[in-house]
Amino acid sequence: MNATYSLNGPWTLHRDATGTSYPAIVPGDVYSDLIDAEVIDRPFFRDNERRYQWVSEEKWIYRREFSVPDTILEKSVQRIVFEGLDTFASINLNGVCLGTTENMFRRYEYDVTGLLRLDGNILRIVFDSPVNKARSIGEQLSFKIPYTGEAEWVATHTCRNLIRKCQCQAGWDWGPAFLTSGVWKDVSLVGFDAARIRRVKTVQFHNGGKVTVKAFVQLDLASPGTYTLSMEIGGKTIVKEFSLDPGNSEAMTELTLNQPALWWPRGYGDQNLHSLRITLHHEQTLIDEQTLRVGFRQIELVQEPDEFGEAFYFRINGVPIFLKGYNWIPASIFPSRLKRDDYSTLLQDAALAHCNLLRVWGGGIYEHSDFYDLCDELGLLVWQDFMFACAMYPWDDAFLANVSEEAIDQIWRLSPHPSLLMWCGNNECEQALDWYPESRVHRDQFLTGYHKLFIDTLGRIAHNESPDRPYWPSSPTNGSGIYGDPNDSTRGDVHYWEVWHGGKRFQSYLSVLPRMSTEYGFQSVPSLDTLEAAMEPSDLNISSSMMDYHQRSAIGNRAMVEHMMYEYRLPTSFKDFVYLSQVQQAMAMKVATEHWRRIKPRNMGTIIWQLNDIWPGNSWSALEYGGKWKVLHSFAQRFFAPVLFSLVKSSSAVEVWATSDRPYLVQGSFALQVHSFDGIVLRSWNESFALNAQESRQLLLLEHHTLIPKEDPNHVFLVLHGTDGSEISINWEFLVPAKHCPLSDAQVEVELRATGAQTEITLRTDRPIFHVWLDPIGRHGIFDDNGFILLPDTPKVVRFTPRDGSGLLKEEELSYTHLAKTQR
Ligand code: BMA
Repeated sequence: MNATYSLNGPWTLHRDATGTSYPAIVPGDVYSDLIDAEVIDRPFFRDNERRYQWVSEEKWIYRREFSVPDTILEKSVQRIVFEGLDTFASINLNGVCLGTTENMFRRYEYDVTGLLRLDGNILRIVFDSPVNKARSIGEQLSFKIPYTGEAEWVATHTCRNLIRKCQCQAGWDWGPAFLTSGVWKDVSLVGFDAARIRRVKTVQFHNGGKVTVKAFVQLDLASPGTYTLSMEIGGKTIVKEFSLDPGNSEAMTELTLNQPALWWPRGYGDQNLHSLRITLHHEQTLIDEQTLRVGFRQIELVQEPDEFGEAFYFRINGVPIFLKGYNWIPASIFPSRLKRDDYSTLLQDAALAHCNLLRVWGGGIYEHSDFYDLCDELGLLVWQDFMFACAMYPWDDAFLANVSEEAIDQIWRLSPHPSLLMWCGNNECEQALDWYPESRVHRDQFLTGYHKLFIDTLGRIAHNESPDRPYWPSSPTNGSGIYGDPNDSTRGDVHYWEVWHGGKRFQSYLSVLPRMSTEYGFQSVPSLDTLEAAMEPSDLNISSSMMDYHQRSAIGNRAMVEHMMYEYRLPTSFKDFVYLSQVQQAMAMKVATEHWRRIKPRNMGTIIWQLNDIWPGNSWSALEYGGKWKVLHSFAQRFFAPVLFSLVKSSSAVEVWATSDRPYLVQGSFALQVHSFDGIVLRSWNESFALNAQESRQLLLLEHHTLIPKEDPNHVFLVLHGTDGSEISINWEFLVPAKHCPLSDAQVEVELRATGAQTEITLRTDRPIFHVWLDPIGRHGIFDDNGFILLPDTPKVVRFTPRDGSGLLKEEELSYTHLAKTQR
């Protein structure tokens, strides 16, 4: 059998400028190693980011001395395989230069046959400063290739678009700038005699219940000759002989399965996964094998003319899917050290809020395999951008050749994952053609370059290499080569940013009728727990210099305050401001999401900007850095529910709507109630309903003269109870801005009780209270419901599941607030 030997583990890091050495870990990166070595202290604390920029401006050397086992040495061929080098590395083994690298997203391998010895091998990798590299590439250009970030963001690095590296490490409008370097993925030696399996890619085709799986096997061939490949899947095996030579070292084998159990996105069916084993035999001997996990599902991107323009939605296994979820950014600015657990908490939390899709946004990284494995298991589809964002990119031959290799590497690596829905060319690069003076003045030139990169190069590669998945050239766009307004709401996807970046009121969401909404967001401030770890107590004021520093959106803190004034009374403490900013964010996303769900099938997706955070700062995230839930995520549990009951208000009437994502008929009932702020139900309407599969419909319309014949709209609120027969949900609305409502404090009783691994919390109130927010101070854990309305005579039971292993929640660890407390 072929042999592999991992070179992960302890290495040494050298600072070239001083000759100082530090212990290092591979996979890893310079910043992470320097943090471990206590050279860098708390990079996210206050403005420490400024103090540590020198790291990315210097040259660093990773070195490892190692022995090689006989299993490798006794083979006639040896290779060294780097799954990822970040970014400008020159690699030297035992005094011989193996090569240089320039793309964090590529896989590099080198022939080291004859170079290895039993002991005392020295592998030395010199990393050039990505900051200096980007700058010098920029200086050599005969014309400027513009990018976003240069002047607008507090800390950014020049020409990040010219280097193939995680773009947001150069700074973004939600994160710091740390352009790290290092051996950020696995390194190994492989030894073989005749041939080895370099990689396997799968492609699947569906036809009337039959699934044909094709496995493309790329071999590293030392001896031409006859090889036998076998593929085993679903209890079936196919064995094929190939005559191979160095000019022809790729083999394809295929199997057709009859009615295999299919993989479904979350909410539409089970996530059936199958193991697919490939073996390679030479002269009757098994020499190599690889096992992949695959799932069978057919993906169709539907774009056909309809009454609203051109449809834009995905059908999976023949069923239209309404996409619900968030945009995903890297879970760490130093992603080399991320582990399965880091991903699993975030992804499970997304699943808990009924998400069925995450969009891996183009300014981050192609995620680690754990991310996609978990998405496969959880039924979370992945909208996968290629890693290009908010910039013009070069289109010279060398750049195109470099990114072509990158695309092929990533398409092969991710091909087996059923969750991988599609490949998307970039984030907002088409739109960005209108953003910069250079690209506006020389539009033809930049458009030609854009087309060359994203249609002719990446589009072609995606179609050829991954024919079972759609390619979508940008987000947002109207489609391949259709250069109208990329945010045209009659076709393609839309990023609607007029509320945050454009300063419009939340109600403006209601006038937007997209085909799919792939980005929309509103900022909030993270909890005091999260901020206190990153700030001094004196910083905790929304306009302090440090809160400004941790706010990277130019309009940021001001925009939050401005919107607050429309709806709420301004809070008097920072603690209340934090809470209210989160309520406001949650309300913005509720207004937009409920509306865009209601108008299905005209709109077929609601992908919020953004799920997670990269540091403790003000941002659009639903989950804070460290994983704590913001109010938004608890709201999402309700507004993403498979059957949504919602209210539409106008100045003269109220509508009750039900929206179903269920692929089957739903029957249920609802009750609409008019409440006074004293807790009296003034009036109610009870009705039953039936909704067809995936239907959204108005169930009731009430004019104000029927709804509130004698009441002042300021003095009532509406509560909508709905059930689809199994789940019971509650939604509610004020009829006027909250600041005009007679909110008052209440007598609230809170009781805690241990039930197994959870704490059960029962809340009772003597008056209606709104947006009740439970906060487990200093504890990690989640509530099964939060940010809710509490009505008199209706006790509420909430369960807290701890995540920090320190047991049940104690009374003194539970704090709570509600809207009236902040509106004095
Ligand atoms: C978008 C994204 C990001 C950005 C976000 C918030 O359009 O694509 O580039 O962080 O808006 O401004």
